[in-house]
Amino acid sequence: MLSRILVANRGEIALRIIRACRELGIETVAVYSEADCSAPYLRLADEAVCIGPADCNQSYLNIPRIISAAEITNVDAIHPGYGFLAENINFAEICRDCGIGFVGPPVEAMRLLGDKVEARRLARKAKVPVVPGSEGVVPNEAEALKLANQIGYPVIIKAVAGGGGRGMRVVHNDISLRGAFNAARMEAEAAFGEGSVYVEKFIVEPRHVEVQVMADQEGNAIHFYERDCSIQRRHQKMIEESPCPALEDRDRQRLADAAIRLIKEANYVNAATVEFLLDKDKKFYFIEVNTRIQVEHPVTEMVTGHDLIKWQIKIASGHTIRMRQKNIKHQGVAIECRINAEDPANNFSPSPGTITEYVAPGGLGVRVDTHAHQGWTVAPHYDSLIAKLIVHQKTRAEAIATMRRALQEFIIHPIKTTIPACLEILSHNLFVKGKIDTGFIERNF
Ligand code: MV4
Repeated sequence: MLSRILVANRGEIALRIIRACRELGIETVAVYSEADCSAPYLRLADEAVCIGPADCNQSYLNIPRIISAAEITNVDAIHPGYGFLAENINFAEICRDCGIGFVGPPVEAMRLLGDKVEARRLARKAKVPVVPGSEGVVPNEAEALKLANQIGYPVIIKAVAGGGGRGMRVVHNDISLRGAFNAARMEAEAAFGEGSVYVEKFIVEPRHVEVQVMADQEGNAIHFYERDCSIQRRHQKMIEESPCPALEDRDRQRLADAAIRLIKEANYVNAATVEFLLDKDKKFYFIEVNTRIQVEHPVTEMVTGHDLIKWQIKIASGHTIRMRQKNIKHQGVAIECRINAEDPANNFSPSPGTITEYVAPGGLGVRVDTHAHQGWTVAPHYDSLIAKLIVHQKTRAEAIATMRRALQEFIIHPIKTTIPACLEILSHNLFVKGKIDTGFIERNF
């Protein structure tokens, strides 16, 4: 087993990883920026190392500083959490070259799946349904036009190096395709240093459904069912739940099987999320793989009873998965609300500042993943997540009721938060009926 891990992240996920390590008897080294120097979770780590100023580029994204911290403190491995360096191939490669373990997939798997065209190719090979579209990279406008007319409008132009909604253009006709093709290429080049794009049929108002998978070095792979993450605003998820309310058991099984086939085809190791779009006819299409633990992983932990961070660490320690798929059960319904320091009344603009009053909800079926507390200052330098509020109940209706009362209990003053927005969504009759898709927020609010 790994005996000492550096946590290359901050906030609630740093605390989440430190907790898992403590329970496994693994020592931790926390790293922090000057903005986070007073964070209480730092005291829960065995050591804490300041890696620089508040600016991410000089701290949490600074590879030499993090590697130096790892060398000085003599850790066996680094857990990157999510965001920051979690999907940085260069960072994973440097860890490998320095003989430092990476709690995540092998560099090769990151590279393969980070290329969306390669990921699509792999999916086809594994007989996983992909969105109808180009075979590979679309080299020029003429090819894009030809393809769009074969597939039929609307189509979507996506960056090969993209993901999470960046560098995408939806196109409805030949005229707008001309401008959009080059715009997408330029945007991708600027954002990722890689301008290649591909084309897919645009699925209108799909659900976003993702499967949680875990694989070991021997090629064993298991899944922990799916999450429905359709409630998002401008590609920022707001509410996630498991199971997906639209899926019957048979379709759920087919979706999970497809995710497992893909992950095995990629020779994947450690935690992955396989993302799909689910259309109005409940047909699913693979879109991309996230090669990290995700923000919303607690939803899956609640319904399966499995600690996914511990699974990650055990697999990174070389453990073989002995758990049989049939022994991974799915119980009840879990919902997560992301509590961000944003003002819903002001177009969700950031609302940093000091929390002078903080009272977290509790009671049966309520989990709060946070590093926040009374007196904590939300810095403007980082993403605005303050807390994740997760509920677990027998039925979806009960989960919604518990979430509503927990949101009502939650006091975070005086900064503005997304609590009122989450409450509104949870009160919407279409949400209550489970009739949601990725356009829900834009259409209804
Ligand atoms: C799509 C799509 C419709 N059709 N691809 C956005 C983020 C990236 N992961 C993929 N995305 C989409 N790809 C096809 N062929 C619609 C989206 C999309 C979306 C996907 C998941 C969650 C929220 C979304 C919001 C808008 C668009």
